[in-house]
Amino acid sequence: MTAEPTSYGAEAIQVLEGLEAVRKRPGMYIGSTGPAGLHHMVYEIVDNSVDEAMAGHASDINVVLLANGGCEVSDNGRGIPVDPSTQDPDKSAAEVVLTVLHAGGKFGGGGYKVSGGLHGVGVSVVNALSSRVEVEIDREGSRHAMAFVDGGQLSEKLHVIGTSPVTADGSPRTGTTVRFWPDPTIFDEISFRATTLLERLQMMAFLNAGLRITFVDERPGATTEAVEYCYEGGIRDFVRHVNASKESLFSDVGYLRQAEEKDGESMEVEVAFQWNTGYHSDGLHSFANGINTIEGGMHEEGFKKALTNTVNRYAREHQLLKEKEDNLQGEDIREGLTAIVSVRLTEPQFEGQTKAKLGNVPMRSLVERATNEKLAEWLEEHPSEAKRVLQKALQAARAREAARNAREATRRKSALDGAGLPGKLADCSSKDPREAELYIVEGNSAGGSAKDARNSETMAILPIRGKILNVERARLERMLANTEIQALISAIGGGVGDEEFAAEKIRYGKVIIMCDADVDGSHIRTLLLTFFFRQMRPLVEQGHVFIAQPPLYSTEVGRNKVYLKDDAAKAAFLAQYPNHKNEFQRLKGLGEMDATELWETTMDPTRRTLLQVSVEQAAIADEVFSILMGDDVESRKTFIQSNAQDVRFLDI
Ligand code: 0RA
Repeated sequence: MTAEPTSYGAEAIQVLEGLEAVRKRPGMYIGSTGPAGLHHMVYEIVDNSVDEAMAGHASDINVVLLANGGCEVSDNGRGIPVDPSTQDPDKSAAEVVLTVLHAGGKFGGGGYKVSGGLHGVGVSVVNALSSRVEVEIDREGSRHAMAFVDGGQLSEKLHVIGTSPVTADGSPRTGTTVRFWPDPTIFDEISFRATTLLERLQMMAFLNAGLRITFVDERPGATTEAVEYCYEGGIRDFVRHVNASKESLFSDVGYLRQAEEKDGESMEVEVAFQWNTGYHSDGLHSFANGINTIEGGMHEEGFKKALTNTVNRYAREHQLLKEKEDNLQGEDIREGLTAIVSVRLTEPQFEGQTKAKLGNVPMRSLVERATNEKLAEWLEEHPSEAKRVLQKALQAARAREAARNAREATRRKSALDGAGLPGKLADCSSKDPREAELYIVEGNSAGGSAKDARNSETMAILPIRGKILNVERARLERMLANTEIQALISAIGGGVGDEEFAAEKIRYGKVIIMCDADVDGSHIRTLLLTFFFRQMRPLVEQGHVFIAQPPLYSTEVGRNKVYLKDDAAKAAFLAQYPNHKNEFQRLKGLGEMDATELWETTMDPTRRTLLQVSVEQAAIADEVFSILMGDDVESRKTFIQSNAQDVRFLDI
């Protein structure tokens, strides 16, 4: 943050529109009147303070959720100008800023060099959508105050209420405090969620190195503790933070920065990066003027292109790629990469579905040039890190190749051997996916019982080997080479992978996972859900995946075996047979039941209960899978230890 002395007063403020329009169509200005829009109000105010910080004039921003439902944002910037407005000498500039749309000084030039605020709508929009707004400004030695009610109606004209306190260096304090109470007639709900705000505030602190942001929740019953975010390392600390739960490939966080000025417009790019040992390729996060550009855009394109080029060039120059070997692909290089690309520019153009894609073309070449040049330098200066990055990317390329071969093998096999169905599959006679069901059964013996028990017209059985997870740390792609998984793919029949999977081709409308209620069963269930989540997501999204619920307990009444579904059933049973001998036994596995019992307790459509798997549940399984299979040995241990007791509910 470098100070940028500009003469800037009331004259730079342009009048564009009144506040009425905002109240009529709030969604146009803040996106929605739901929770997202409500929180946007806070961001809008905070963004103004951050702008002040980015221009080098503020170091501290404090956010308080007030006990009476309001939100207070204060900063130690220059203070909103208090002199008479040039447009209307009867009004202070501050009043204009609060009541005229787009009067923040960000528009019409001469104001900030760069500015944030996704919609850049400014404080006036917040005023329009609040039942009350109070502003206090320390400027020119005096503390000024003004207030508005009912969506921007002036209730207290700007007036001096005292002298500003003196700061450590002896000069009077400057700064702005805005307090607002969202209008309950506009918003569906007006209570703020602390964690939502914290996420954003922390992000702002990461993106603005050295900026101190504090947060206090003063509402009665608040559980969130006061926090202070301040990162001297900026986006380098951001990368460290993201990688904290992962095992990084090396301890250094790479960093590069380049700025450029052209035709009075300034552009700046900053990149921080570090690889971890994980297998995801989605660790690239980009920002433009502090806004998370989740749809990417020119800055991301430039970075990806330069990253791929530079790493390939390095690999060739250092003979890590042989002459006849193919180049590494971008996704190979990005596997395990955590990178933050943050750019600032005078007039950002936001495009795309959610206006979260940066459209400024010159940004692509700036980021590309900066990355090409400085990443190459970084690789040369960090040979041991570079070597690890290359090893990882080469491994990823080999895995990608292996997965492709495996997919092709599966496809060829399906094309060649008749219907292409796996030998282990006991298919059903119905070919109508609306009634056909596939039971994926853990273990051959349970598979046998299930085959005997089933209704062969509508129920297909695919036994799956118990220990498929005991491959070394499973790279997901490697699963594709697993014969059990290949059998599963051919049985389901819709193909595999993001591009190929077609839900309309699936052979069964219900895919039912039937596993033991023990650790192995739970592992297999997690693995299968992860697999479906990552490789056949529409199957989950469209509600085709289910979990069978074999009973948890068995006991005997006289000569009859009784199965009890869960703890509630056990309690009900005990209530009915109070004198029953205390031998309520946990079932060890599906294999303990014979075909009739399996049918009656778990498979009979008129009696069974199936759990339908939602995308959220599958996503959780995916996360659990990452912990179980990932490299963070500590989390894995803790997780297994703390969940070993009730494994049945471990992952869903
Ligand atoms: C217009 C012009 C100037 C500063 C601001 C607005 C300003 C707005 C907000 C909103 C929250 N905090 C803020 N801090 C400053 C420039 C003033 C100058 O030239 O001294």
